[in-house]
Amino acid sequence: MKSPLRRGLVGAAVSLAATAGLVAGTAGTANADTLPVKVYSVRLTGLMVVDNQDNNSVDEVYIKVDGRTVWGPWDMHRGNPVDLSMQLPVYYTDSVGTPLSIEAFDRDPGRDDRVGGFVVGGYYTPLGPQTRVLSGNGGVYEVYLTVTQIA
Ligand SMILES: [Ca+2]
Ligand SMILES: [Ca+2]
Repeated sequence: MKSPLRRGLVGAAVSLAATAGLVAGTAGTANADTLPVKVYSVRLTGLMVVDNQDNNSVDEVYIKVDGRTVWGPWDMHRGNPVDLSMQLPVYYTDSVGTPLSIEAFDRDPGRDDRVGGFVVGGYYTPLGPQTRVLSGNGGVYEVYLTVTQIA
């Protein structure tokens, strides 16, 4: 179970372990490749349909985080952004574990259409408010998020 709280706790544990490793490293064999573990908070602040995936001008949009549906499906016309900042929890990821995976889909009666996805994490993770453009299966969505380094 990958709850946001658990991710946060795992991140903190990884950070502590890395610190202990650095201290041990100083006493023993020097390891110049050891980088401090960075921990990030990720807040999804919004989503906008730039171009509908469906031909009827309404997409039934839903969002998955790490493979689990966390929002939607919600009827969305293009050009009308939805504010997600108060609807979703803050997620956590770090520079050493598996990056946080965020995907957006259009729900259909048959098979759903995946418009796109991206990952957040790793050592060179961009910080601050940002926009990711997802494009696939004929749809274009923009996802807005804010990434903050917390450790
Ligand atoms: Ca569709
Ligand atoms: Ca649909």
